[in-house]
Amino acid sequence: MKDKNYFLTKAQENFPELKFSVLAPDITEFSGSNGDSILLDLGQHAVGHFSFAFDRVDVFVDAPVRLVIKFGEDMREINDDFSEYKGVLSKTWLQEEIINLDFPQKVTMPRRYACRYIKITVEKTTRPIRLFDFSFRASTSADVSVLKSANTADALLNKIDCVATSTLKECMQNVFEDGPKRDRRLWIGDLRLEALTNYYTFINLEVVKRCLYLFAAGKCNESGFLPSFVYETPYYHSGATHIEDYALLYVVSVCDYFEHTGDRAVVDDLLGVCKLQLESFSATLDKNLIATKQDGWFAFIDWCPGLECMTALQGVYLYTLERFAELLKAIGDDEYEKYSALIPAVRSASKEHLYDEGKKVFANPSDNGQLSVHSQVWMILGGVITGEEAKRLLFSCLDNENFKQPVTPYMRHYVIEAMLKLGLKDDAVRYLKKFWGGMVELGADTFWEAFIPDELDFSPYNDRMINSLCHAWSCTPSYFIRKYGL
Ligand code: RAM
Repeated sequence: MKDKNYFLTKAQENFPELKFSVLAPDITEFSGSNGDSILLDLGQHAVGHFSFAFDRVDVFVDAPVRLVIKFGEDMREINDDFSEYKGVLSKTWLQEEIINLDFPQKVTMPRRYACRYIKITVEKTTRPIRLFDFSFRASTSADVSVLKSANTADALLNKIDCVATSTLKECMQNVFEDGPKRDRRLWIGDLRLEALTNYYTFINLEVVKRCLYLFAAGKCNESGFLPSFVYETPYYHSGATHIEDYALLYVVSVCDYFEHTGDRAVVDDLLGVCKLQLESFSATLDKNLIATKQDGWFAFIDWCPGLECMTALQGVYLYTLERFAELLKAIGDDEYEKYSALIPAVRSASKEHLYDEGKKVFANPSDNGQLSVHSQVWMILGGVITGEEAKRLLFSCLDNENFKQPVTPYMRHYVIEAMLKLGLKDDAVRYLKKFWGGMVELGADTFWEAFIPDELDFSPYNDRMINSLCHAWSCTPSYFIRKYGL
């Protein structure tokens, strides 16, 4: 296997060029005094740097001026009182600054923000002040000039496609970020879905390649699993979390990349890392070929509270094995037979040990008997259950309150994949419209990290304020609409 420095060098060689545009908000000038505020609207979600100028209105300002500047991805965020935040993630992700200006000047704020709205409040001044020359320098590595419109006659799908491509564009910076407001880093699960959508929209192959190499340079844990996320600013740092489903989906991302590019050199570089992920996973199987629980945070699947993940994780393994075997066949790798022989064996073991024949559902002791859409969907995607039996199973669990339901667009992506695998195109469209259309109806400019239609305050982090409202893994409607001609 190549070493870390080799992978980092390759990542550097594929550094995407950022494209900049300057946005002017709807208001050009404001005069005010203590307690006054102004709300600027950029007219669209943007990621970048904000600047403005400040001067006196008439009388010389003889003391520093204190401004509070708040950036919101939507208006709810602008109206939130951040001092009431009680979430589990650091409140420093909330985009609010207090700045003190000693004298009239042009101010370019040093930090990058993700927002549509900017609220400036004059907290303290001794004399009235004037703020003007508002400007926002936005960045993305997506080239909007290559984006074709989705060929759909359906107005709602068209709107969903526009919001989805904006979501991807905003998350596409030097890497595929998960969310430009938070966590602003490269996660495998997000990368996979962003890359998929990118193949049908902005077709920026450099950024995909770069992200694949950045993970290959990561520090695997003692079991051999890749880090689930990496940082590259201010310097490369390999994340300390090693989620197994993400490690497997890295392999799938390499398979997707090869499918869309035929780029053999990259696959040759990354093949060893991919094999290590599958070998590491198979080392966690028990004698019946069923995945076992590991220590710490070893599986993700979805942010659904209380979700038991083992059956779904087994499905991710099968899904990966199938894709990887196809890749090995395509490149004539010696180990094709070894991996492909595992597929029927693991599938029948999964049916035997994880399926409840009486209840006709995947519910088993490894998940404490819990019923979830997640288990059923991943068993379908893993090919453990097929055809009419699979369709019946899927219909029986969706919208059924006895089953845990997905809470993120990430998991809902895989529900739609399962529907399309079973040829259920109309149901896929209905499901897509219900969840992504639901966000559009609520005025989303970009798609959110988590969304439960009748629980708008839901947050995986115990406070909605910290949720990312432009989240990478929510961009896949454009993939579905464009690939399947929905
Ligand atoms: C969150 C991020 C990211 C996701 C992980 C599992 O912290 O938002 O999108 O991949 O969780």
